[in-house]
Amino acid sequence: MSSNPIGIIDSGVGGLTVVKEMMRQLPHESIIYLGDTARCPYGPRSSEEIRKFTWEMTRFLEQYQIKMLIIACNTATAVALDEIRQSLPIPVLGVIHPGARAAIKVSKTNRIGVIGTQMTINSKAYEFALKKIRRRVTVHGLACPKLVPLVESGEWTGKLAEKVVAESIEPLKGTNIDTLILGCTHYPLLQPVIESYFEGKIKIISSGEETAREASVILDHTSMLNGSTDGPHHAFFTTGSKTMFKNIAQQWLELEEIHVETANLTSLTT
Ligand code: I24
Ligand code: DGL
Repeated sequence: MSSNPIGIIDSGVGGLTVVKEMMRQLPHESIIYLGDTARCPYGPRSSEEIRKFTWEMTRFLEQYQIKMLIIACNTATAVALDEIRQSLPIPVLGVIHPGARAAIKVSKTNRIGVIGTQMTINSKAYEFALKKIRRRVTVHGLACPKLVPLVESGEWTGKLAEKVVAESIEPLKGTNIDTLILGCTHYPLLQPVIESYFEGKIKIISSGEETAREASVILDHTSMLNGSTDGPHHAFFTTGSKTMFKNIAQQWLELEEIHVETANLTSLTT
């Protein structure tokens, strides 16, 4: 049914950057979001654990008749997208391929940088996605484990942010990249600081924006855009504190009052 919601899963609140883009580009679509805040961050975890958690989130949202699933977390996409896509009867989108496609499109030198969590970079998922499109591309991947805690401390602008960003991405300085992919949900908040570190000389790709565009194209081509005149109806689930989730989500999405429930994921494992 075209009026069914779009499911969006993430390791925590970072995927709300994707939700914001979805609401901007697809304002009539209902969204049902699940953030695993109780077990966030996923970035430093093992691939086995990330795979299990991502499946638990998928099973949870499958109960709500979703017409499409978006894995908003780069780390979960890197580990689990392929197997989840193979097992579900609905379109399943990750954030890596849309970001990779956009980077290929804007890069003139085919020298592309990617920053993300330890797992995202170790998996080389962006490198594979980029090379699948263009074999002769030079990819510089860099794990930036300090940037998620920086954003979550609320200090994504100002002197501390400038210092931590500079120290984190310094290894990319000599690489001559002309395009940088922000391969993590939290990094769009740091985009102005990252841009000024490179003195505006490189193009920055934020995967969330590209993923929303892809979702929009797929829904249109499959005649699944929400044609209903009432709505949209959004719902948010968190595995952690409802109050804290609600505060962050309402601020970030600039919404008056959102509906938040707690989700018990372990009850679904058989
Ligand atoms: N931003 C993020 N995570 C947090 C935070 C934040 N606390 C303040 N701000 N906490 O990510 C993570 C751990 N929490 C999550 C909720 O349950 C308890 C544990 C970035 C969010 C990007 C959408 C700062 C802050 C905010 C509102 C909007 C944006 C933002 F308070 F960065
Ligand atoms: N959502 C994760 C990502 O995009 C960042 C936070 C985490 O490590 O869980 O990679």
